[in-house]
Amino acid sequence: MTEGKPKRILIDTDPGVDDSMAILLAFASPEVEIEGLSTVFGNVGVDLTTQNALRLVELAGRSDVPVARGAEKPLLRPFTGKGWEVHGRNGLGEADFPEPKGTPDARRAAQFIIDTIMASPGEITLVPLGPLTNVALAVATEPRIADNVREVVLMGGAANVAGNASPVAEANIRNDPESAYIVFHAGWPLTMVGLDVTEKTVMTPEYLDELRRANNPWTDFITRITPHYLSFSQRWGENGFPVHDSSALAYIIDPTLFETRQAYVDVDYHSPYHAGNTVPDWRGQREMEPNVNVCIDVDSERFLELYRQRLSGVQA
Ligand SMILES: [Ca+2]
Repeated sequence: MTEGKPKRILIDTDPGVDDSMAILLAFASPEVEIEGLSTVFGNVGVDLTTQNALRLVELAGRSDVPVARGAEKPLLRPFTGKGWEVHGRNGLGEADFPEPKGTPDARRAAQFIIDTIMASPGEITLVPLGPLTNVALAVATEPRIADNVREVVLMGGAANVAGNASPVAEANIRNDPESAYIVFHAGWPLTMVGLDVTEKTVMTPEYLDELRRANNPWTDFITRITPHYLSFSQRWGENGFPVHDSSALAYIIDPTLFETRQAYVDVDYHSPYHAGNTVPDWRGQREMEPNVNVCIDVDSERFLELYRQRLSGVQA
């Protein structure tokens, strides 16, 4: 797991409570090296997600990691997501933090994604954790990134389970179904880390208490941003929150945590009610080659222990 060179990753993100927790996991893990963050609207607007991304690199003591601001809205639709109800109006559980000192990269996210991938052919793993608008714009602008990326590992979609933003759609896909369609059909190696696995891993109040006791600046940050997020899940009768974005990072850090299955997966963007539905063709009825490696199961206990160890071990 820790042998070999770290994987070089570019995280496209809308922080976001679970994005923040995923980015901190990445910074705490020797298996990955973050090349940059690109930001997108999603949980909150892109002004806030960009500020939050800058806060995260500063918290991690890694202001050298560029942050590129991206799309303000979906390709074809108005932005109507209500992620702020889950993540708080500032995207960080309504906890107050000082203004970040850094400023975004001069390039917009799509160009930053293209430049980063094309500068290191076959090296960069792209990790989208939000709506796929930046990624769709990047691959439409420079289709050669599909052959030059190492792989794409995204948090999003729901193969065999219900949606969380609609009866069938997961929120990242639902927030820009047209972009998701482009990304799923771009012809690159794509792993979908969706609700099938992210909802199987739950952080309970007891787990968060244990994390809090590590008492380092990163776990202190998590302790401040999670109460609002936790109370949203508890309102729905859950004893904890599902671990969405960190699951994609966990797949990159240790794929043996997951069980996967290849399938042709299409994205519905036509339906007035079911846009954003990710539909796997398990029986091969459409006679298409598989385009997605779908995560269908996870060893949650081992994953939660990995997360706890990594964040508890921070000597910041
Ligand atoms: Ca996210």
